[in-house]
Amino acid sequence: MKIIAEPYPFELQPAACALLIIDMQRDFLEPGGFGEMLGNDVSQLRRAIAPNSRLLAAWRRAGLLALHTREGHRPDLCDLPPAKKIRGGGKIQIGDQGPMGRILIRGEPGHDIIAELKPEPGEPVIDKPGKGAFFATDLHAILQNRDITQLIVTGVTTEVCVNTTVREANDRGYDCLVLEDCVGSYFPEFQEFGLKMIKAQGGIFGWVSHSEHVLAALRDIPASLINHRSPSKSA
Ligand code: TIU
Repeated sequence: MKIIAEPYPFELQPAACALLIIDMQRDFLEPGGFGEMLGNDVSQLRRAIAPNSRLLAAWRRAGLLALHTREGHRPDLCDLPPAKKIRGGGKIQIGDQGPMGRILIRGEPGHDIIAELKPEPGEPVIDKPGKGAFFATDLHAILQNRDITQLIVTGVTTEVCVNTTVREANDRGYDCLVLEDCVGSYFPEFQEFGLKMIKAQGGIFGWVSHSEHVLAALRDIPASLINHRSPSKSA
């Protein structure tokens, strides 16, 4: 089924497509979190919550595979590159005590996914130490085991973890569709150019569309096309 997209329609194959929601974590999105503490305007990211929530609900209803990622590190910081730890030059670093527990540390409240997009049992959660979701994770293996070749990528931030993940996915042979209303950047100009960089040059990294077009397509999916090996079906 064709999804209206730029630079040209995206041919959605539901059984071979996964929804990959990037880093919708409390510390990036919630007022009072680490992101806001650094001076960022979290409302720029929060606009993506409602569209993601609608999309995830429809995706689940269709029985398709959804995965979630979280950026973060082990409590002992052994997976944190020293260069990443000191980057920014500020007083507060990854692993330090922040407003919602230790910053970007697995298991801390701020590291968790926001309540609106809480993963359901059976939906893989990928804990990633880098910006890209493929680096030092088992994401590629999980997708290959389910014969996934297409990704709908949403989440935050558009120019950092979403773009890095789309580029990693593209090099691994996946077709990526990014939904402009379901991704967010603290910086409006990076939101615009982060999307332009994906769809430029004939879709150099993938396609860009809007969630309304995917929701319309999901309403039309015949039951026979649905991936019956998705966790919600097999668990
Ligand atoms: N998830 C993600 O994008 N991590 C970041 O650090 N993003 C910033 O924009 N800083």
